[in-house]
Amino acid sequence: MGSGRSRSLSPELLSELQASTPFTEAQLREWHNRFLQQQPDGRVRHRDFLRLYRHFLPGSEVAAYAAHVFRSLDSDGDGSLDFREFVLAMNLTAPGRAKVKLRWAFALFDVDRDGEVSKGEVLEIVTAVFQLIPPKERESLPEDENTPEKRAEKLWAHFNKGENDKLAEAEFIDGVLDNDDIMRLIQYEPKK
Ligand SMILES: [Ca+2]
Ligand SMILES: [Ca+2]
Repeated sequence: MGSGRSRSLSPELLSELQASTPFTEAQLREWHNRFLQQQPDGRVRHRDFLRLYRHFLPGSEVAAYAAHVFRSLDSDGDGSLDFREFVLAMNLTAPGRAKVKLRWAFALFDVDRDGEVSKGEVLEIVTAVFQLIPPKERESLPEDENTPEKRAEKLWAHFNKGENDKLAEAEFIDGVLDNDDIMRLIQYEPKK
C-alpha cells in the first residue's frame, strides 16, 4: 500500500504549484506528507471541511458558508479537494495576497459559476456570512448592516448596479480592494 499514483507528488504538479504560489518545494513536500497523514486517500471531503469550520467558529452557524467555500475551492467540481486544490486554498491565506484572495472571493460569490455575480448571488453569500456572526455580536451591528438584506443592498449600491445588472470579476476586485467598509461586508473576521 501507499504506492498508488494519487499518493505521490508528481514533478508536474510540484512545478505547477511552485509557479502559481509563493511556496517553496520543501514547503510543498512537507505539506503533502502532512496532507496524506490527515487524509490517507488524498482527498478532503465536505464533511471534513464542515468539521473544521465548526471547530474554529463554535458559536456560529457555519453550514451554509462552509458549503459555499467548499464549492469555490473545489474547482473541478468532483465533491472533494485534492492536494492541488488544497494548496491553492492555502495560498489564499498567505499574507500580502489581496488580489488572489479577491479572485477567490469572486468565485465564492459566483454561485452558479457563470463568470458573473448577480444581486441574488450577493444576497445568498452575504446571508451565509451573516450566519457566521454570533447572535450576540449581531446586536451591536450598525443599523444599516444588521440584516443580510440590508448588507446586500449596501454592497450592491456600492457597485452602482441596477436590480438585474451583473458584476464582472474586475469590477468586483476593483470595488473591494483597499475598501475596508466593503471588505467587512463580504467576510466575517472572528473577534479575538
Ligand atoms: Ca475537486
Ligand atoms: Ca453567477
